Amino acid sequence: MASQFGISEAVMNEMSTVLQSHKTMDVLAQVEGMLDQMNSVTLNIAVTGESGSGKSAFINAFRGVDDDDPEAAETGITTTTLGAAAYPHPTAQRVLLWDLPGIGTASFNPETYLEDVGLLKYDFFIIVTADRFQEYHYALAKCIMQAQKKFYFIRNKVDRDLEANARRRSQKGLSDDDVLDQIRANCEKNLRMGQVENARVFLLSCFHPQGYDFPALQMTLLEELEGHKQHTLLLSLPNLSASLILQKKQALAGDVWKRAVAACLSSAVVGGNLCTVASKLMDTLKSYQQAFCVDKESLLRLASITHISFQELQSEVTSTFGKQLPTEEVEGIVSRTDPTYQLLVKKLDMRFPFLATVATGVITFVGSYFLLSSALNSLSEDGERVMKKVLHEAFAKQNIN
Ligand SMILES: Nc1nc2c(ncn2[C@@H]2O[C@H](COP(=O)(O)OP(=O)(O)OP(=O)(O)O)[C@@H](O)[C@H]2O)c(=O)[nH]1
Ligand SMILES: [Mg+2]
Repeated sequence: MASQFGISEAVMNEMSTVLQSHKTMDVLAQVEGMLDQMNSVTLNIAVTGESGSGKSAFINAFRGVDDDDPEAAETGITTTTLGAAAYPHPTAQRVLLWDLPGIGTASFNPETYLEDVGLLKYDFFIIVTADRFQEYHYALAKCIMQAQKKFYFIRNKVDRDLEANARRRSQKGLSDDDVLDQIRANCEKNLRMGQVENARVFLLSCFHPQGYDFPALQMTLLEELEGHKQHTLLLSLPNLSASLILQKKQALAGDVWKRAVAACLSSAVVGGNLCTVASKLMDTLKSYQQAFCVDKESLLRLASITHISFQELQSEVTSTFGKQLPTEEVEGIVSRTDPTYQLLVKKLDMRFPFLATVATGVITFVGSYFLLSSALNSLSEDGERVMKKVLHEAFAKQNIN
């Protein structure tokens, strides 16, 4: 990570491997190729389980979309999902959640189900239940394992269990934590009896997508994916913990120099000026806002699932980069010849003379690099403030109920 006015040696070394060629087109193609590789990965997540368990509600909660949103998977008390349907993440369109037909219904054929839904195309499976695990859950898990795919069990609707317990509390005296522990132990015992090895169970309520095991589920999924798929999922996840936000920031920081080089060179290729560099950088800023869930659309979606007003959420986004920046302001930041940059500019001039020959030059590269690095810092802080606000309100509500 860059210090305030430096670029680390590791980043410099990485840059040297790409900036060896002296042809602008070659370098640009190489950098854009690296960025495209990252952005062209598709993640297919299968969501299955018995009808009515909350598969569609889970898909909406996982994407941070309200059940009534036009982009939502349809939920309801009658069987609603009859064929496999893909729901792209609203800001990360390559993360696809597949709402599969319910299992255990009259039309369900355990022999052919996984083949019918195209088992091999999915990266992993989420198996949702709102009740006890049954034979068909075990059979499904074993087939998935045989195909060497991963699966995760979700025990949904724990809010119902807690509510039922609250009504009986005076007689049984169980705390919420006791109830959740009991459910977890019961699920694990069931799965052992069904001889499903190494199964992970997450206790959730799709009506409370900030709580219970949602953060743990996010972290487990991330740990078990690799490379570009991990990166793709990471950037799409709703902010549920400070460590997730930090991971996002670190993942994006690794690409800052590529984005800065791409902005400067693509402008040079078209004979552009600062304005074309700025417009390219603004696209990157927009994608950072989306990754930290502080762009207008993400905040509107969050407002509708949390019932906190959009204005209240937006007031937590205090950085300049969280606002709609005018092009001129970006141009101004990029072209600023801050005296503190001079040493670095000289160093880069010597180390990468090629950059200095490009129309927009080293100063623009340095300006772009620092603009994007500062934006990452500020937007991650904005994201954290919004998250804290949401968690604080959710906690306050729980205590009232
Ligand atoms: N209390 C509670 N209800 C939930 C939860 N998740 C889903 N529901 C409700 O359960 C019902 C079924 O949810 P769906 O998401 O439609 O279930 P599904 O598994 O997609 O059902 P099919 O499409 O019919 O296979 C709906 O009325 C949801 O609102 C939850 O966590 N808690
Ligand atoms: Mg459904």
